[in-house]
Amino acid sequence: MERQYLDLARQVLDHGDARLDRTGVGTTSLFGAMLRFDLSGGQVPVLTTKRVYWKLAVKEMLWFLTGGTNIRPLLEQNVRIWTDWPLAAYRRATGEDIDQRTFEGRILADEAFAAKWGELGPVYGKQWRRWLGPDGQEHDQIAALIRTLRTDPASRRMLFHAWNVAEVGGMALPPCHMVYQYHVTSDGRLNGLLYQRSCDLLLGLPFNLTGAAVLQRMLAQQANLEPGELVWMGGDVHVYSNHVDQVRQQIAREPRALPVLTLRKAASIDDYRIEDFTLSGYDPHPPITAEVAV
Ligand code: THF
Repeated sequence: MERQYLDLARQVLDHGDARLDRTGVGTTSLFGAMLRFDLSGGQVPVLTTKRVYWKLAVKEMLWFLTGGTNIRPLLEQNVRIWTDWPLAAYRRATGEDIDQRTFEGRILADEAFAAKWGELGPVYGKQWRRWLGPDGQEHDQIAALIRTLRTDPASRRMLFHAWNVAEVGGMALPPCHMVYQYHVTSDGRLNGLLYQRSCDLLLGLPFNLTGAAVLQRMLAQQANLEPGELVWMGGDVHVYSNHVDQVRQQIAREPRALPVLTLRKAASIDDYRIEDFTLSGYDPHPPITAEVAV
């Protein structure tokens, strides 16, 4: 199953369109792609052709589910993948040439500083759990989804969305993994589909696949369903120009068997903790390091 990822990477490198992107780094980009992963045996698409820090991706997913939009709880768990955006905003606003570690230290030590400078705006967590309606009422899309999975599994309306048009302008970064839709087969399997409008193939996608798979497993568990298939669809799928060597290195590697995820059942979708997740049989190739474009 991992071959699909490697084939997509090769496609992007061989046939992608070279362009200058928002970050100024430059990418080669392909439009429209699909990957499918069978989760039914317990295996999850945590890639083996480089080490994926899967616990970071799980912690990130649990943070989305809390409805949070501030990086402080992430830093408390040693997750630093969201620091770059508040850090860039802080540097722009103050002109201070602060390094990442010092900035993270201040977020952790000073609650008022964290409230002001650690905030990402109305990103994923806000939209998933507290989408604001025109009447001032908040909508918990995750709770509604689980209710429908339990009571009306043939529904074609089981989805949640993060692209809140009215609030996109206030986000540090508009959502990349944007719509999640679910489907229950007549024999009780939960299929999931993630539409991602913009995809950083080397750094983002391994995290996004891990997050989506883990979320699907939690949802299946909460709705007493078996895991089915995870379908991923990408819009602008790109390799940053400073990632090309790393991607070439990765696609030259031989994929190994995907690991199996076990999760302890929590009382509700809000009660999962990182300790509830165990990965067995994960035997990846060595890590591949790269700079993230901000
Ligand atoms: N912006 C860009 N340019 N790429 C992205 O992947 C991305 N995201 C989130 C928001 N904006 C993005 C942030 N997610 C890493 C992983 C996920 C990220 C950001 C960075 C990363 O650097 N991963 C390293 C390890 C990091 C570590 O050890 O702390 C890796 O090797 O995987 C995609 O949703």
